[in-house]
Amino acid sequence: MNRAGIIHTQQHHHLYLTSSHEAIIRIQTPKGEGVNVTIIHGDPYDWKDGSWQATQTEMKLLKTDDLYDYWSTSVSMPYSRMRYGFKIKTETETLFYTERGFYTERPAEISAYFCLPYAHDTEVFSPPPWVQNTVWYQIFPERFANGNPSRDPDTTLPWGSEPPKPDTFFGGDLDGVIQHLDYLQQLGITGIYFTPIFEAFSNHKYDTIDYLSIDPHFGDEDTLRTLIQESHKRGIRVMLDAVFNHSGYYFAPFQDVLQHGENSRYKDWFHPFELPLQPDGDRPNYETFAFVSSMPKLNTKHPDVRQYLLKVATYWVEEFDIDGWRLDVANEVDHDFWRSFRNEVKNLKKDVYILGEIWHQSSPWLQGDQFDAVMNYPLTDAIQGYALHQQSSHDAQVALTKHLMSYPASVNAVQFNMLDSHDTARILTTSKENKALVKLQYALLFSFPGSPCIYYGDEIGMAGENDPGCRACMIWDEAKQDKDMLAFLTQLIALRKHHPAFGTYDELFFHQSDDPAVLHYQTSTADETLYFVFNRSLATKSITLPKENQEQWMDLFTEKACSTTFLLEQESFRVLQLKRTS
Ligand code: ARE
Repeated sequence: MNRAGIIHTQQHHHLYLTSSHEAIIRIQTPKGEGVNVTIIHGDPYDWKDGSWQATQTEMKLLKTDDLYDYWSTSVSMPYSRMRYGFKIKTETETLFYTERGFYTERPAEISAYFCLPYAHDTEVFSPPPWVQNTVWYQIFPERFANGNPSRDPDTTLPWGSEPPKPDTFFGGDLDGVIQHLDYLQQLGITGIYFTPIFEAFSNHKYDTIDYLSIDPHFGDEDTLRTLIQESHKRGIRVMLDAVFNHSGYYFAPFQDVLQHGENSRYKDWFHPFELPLQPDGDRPNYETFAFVSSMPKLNTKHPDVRQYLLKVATYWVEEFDIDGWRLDVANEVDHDFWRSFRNEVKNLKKDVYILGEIWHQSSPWLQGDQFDAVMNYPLTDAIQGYALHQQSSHDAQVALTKHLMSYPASVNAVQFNMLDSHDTARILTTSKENKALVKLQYALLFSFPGSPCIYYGDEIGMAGENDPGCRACMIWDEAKQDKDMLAFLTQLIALRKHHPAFGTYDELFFHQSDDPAVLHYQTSTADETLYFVFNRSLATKSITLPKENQEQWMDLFTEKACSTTFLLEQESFRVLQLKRTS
């Protein structure tokens, strides 16, 4: 066996706690080489007649990618302590793999084995339990609905009268959202993610002027209080957007530094290279977000800045009972600040969802001491790679497996999953107006663990290029709405809610596909197995379902029985259910 391909670290994707008495252990072995893997484990102090009272547990082959088999098992620890090692058997050899490396005989000395010294319940990754059953809807407030024209900025344009630009306003506000909460409830939404709503200069509000007041063009504190109360009445949670990496140009402390330079009491709230500040020219002489001079980077290591931002973080939770914070440019703020942020917010309201905006693999922020989840753009890329960019189903399975296996199941279960956002082109545009492929991608998105999000307007077939094109006014004229897409997504949301096997993780098993255009996998719970099969090609495919038993498969969308062999039309999918007869 190629020993270089045997990998077990003690990082969270290979070792994580589900309680102080149970751990999930994973190990990777070279693809197709490990006949079986057993874990040898026991309490390090449990000895009898001079021998360690360890037991052996067979590990389960969870997934396979292009290079590795992934094995997993749960291990109970009666006294929250464990030493463990692996026995890996192939047809030709047996290897023991421990912290000290490889042995051909089982090592006698316990010090050779991996050590989990003590499992504290405070180290169990415990995201808010409600998140994994949430279906999100992202709202860009300036463009969702104009509910109170008296709040319109002076330059407000008639609703939807022209394509969006970086500096135009159409009068969207929080009253407009309140007036459409029934619409969202009928869609089946149970969570709203708002891009920033605090007072700011631009139409996107990522250039904050005052973190402690609602932008007057969106409403006031009473409006927000009503919005949250009315949302909660409808079983809809509310998540706001915290922009703590940087402020806006007109943020009072930044204005003070602009005016008083070296004599400003706020000069260390930011990162000046020199003073006085020079916001003009192609590169400002202070740190910013992405060289944008109107977005000066905040010094979150400064005690006054920390105190101010933590007050902001707790104010909106304590006074308005919000349910989540989405953290802008989260990967450029120091980890220490986020640890304090989590402690303050969770001490106030334990089940607040803390979601970081990070576009890449994010394990350093998902150890349980900072974020509960991140915006899962790598999943978006894997889905679009298969559905839109002719990536083979094998390569898609590899990408999905690598990504999902880079996190514990408990992290995957609460990731924020989406096909698009206010920072990307809309999925209909990315899919070149191919509605069938949009539906196929939403079915993929909803089948995976994590909580899926619909970007406002996608449900009624809105198109739009990347920022600012993706931020057009919501279309409320029903004659211009794509009712077929609305019905499809409403049904998909309902199916996701009523079938626990949607979005399960460890039971998600990919079937090997010999057709690059056909991706199929299944998930199961005690009550049902769901089989997902996708055909992104222009050809009809003949599909044969696993014959694990003769029970009847049922098509979840048509609610009709499905034979074990059927034709799957071009650019379509099926979700089939096998009910466990008790
Ligand atoms: C404006 C213009 C853009 C222009 C940009 C840069 O509209 O066309 O490209 O300026 O000059 C907000 C506004 C944007 C505005 C921006 C700057 O919403 O309209 O853009 O401010 O003034 C990276 C960051 C990620 C960030 C994106 C935009 O990692 O955190 O860039 N997203 C957040 C918010 C944005 C917001 C800001 C940050 C600033 O969600 O809405 O922009 O507060 C790859 C990389 C990612 C990269 C991503 C997108 O995938 O991996 O790291 O995200 O591309 O570029």
